[in-house]
Amino acid sequence: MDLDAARAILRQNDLGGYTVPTRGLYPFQWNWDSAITALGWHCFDEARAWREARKMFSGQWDNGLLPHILFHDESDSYFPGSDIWGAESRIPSSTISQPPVWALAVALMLERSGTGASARAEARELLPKLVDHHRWWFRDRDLGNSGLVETYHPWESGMDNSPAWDGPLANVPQVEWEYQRRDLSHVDPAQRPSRREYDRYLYLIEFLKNNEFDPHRLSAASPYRVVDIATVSILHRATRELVGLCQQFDFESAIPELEAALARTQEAVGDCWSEEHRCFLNRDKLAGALLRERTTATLLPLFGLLADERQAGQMAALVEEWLAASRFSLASTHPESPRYEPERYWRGPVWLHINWMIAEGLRAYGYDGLAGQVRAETRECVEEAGGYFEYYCSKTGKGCGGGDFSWTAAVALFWLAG
Ligand code: 9WN
Repeated sequence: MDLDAARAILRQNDLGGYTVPTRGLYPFQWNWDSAITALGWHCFDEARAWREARKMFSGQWDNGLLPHILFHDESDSYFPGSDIWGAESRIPSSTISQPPVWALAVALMLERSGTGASARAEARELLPKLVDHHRWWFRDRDLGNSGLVETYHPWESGMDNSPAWDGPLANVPQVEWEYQRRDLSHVDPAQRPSRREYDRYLYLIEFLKNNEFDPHRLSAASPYRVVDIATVSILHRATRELVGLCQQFDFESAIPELEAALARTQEAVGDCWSEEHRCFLNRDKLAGALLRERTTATLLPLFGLLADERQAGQMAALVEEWLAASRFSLASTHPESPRYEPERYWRGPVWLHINWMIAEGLRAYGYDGLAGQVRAETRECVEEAGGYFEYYCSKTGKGCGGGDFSWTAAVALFWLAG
């Protein structure tokens, strides 16, 4: 693995304080990409890593929402741009969020900074913003205090065309107007979501705008309401880290509500467990039913530390089978699923940051050997493809989607390298 090349990718994708996921295809700052990428920066330029965080939080809305895209500069290589989203924010942005990795990233950066006084100052400065970010999730994405936050757009999960969303998305009307996708001019259409899905993604963007992003209106009328178990898990893990940060920086006033939210989630997550599937499943809130597709999201409660020991044991056995089911691993959809497509985006390819989270989860439950295997297989993808791609075909190891990809290079630096 060429780590100089990984560092060069971050430098090349640096647009001055924020790192684009890849040039052309994604020319703005994406929320969870940026958090993962900051961890990569932190391996060789700590100051730059904190700058990434500051830039992201400069686009936070007053109500705490941390948008999934910040459109810092104009670019016509991406669709839909800020005009379609219709937000009136300080920095042009989308109107949904993405899996909340930031508190965890900040905690890790702080831990890895050693003595660094400036790291402490940076973390202290970010802390109230992180708390607001989590408050937004618990308040605006869980109006009924159920303990399981919901998503109002497949893009909010970051796993855009996961086959788990097929059912819920089928109930969303399609947008009526004509549009031109830009992604297809950068990437082979066989690796991207379908037209059918885009029609619905755009309908939902309009729906959010027409309802003025008001959580009460969204929860009452949205045609798409999904509990994404990955987001629930990442939020849970990150909230635990956030409580630790609050303790370190004398921000005690926020702790009781964060702990209450943790307790609610721990209590509620059992409803997503499926003995038959041996993992936790996503949930369609409108249909009131579990979504029976095994995707890598359904393994992330390990990362969230939400499974009990018995459940973790079953999930570890499932991971072993999952690893054996495709040549390159972990396939984002279980290869035995009829909906598995090894090259198409979130329907089967391998994503490095998800593998990192699953391996971390396995390690936390004491499955070190299996965690090591996930790591070794992840490394194999990079070596087989000879570069840092957006994702990798789980059948051939071929690099897919965008090339010179920031979060992939970052994961190589902070996880695969050592
Ligand atoms: C929409 C940037 C983002 C990732 C997502 C991934 C993809 C965008 C798109 O790219 O989504 O947000 O246009 O396809 O699915 O996880 O954050 O890398």
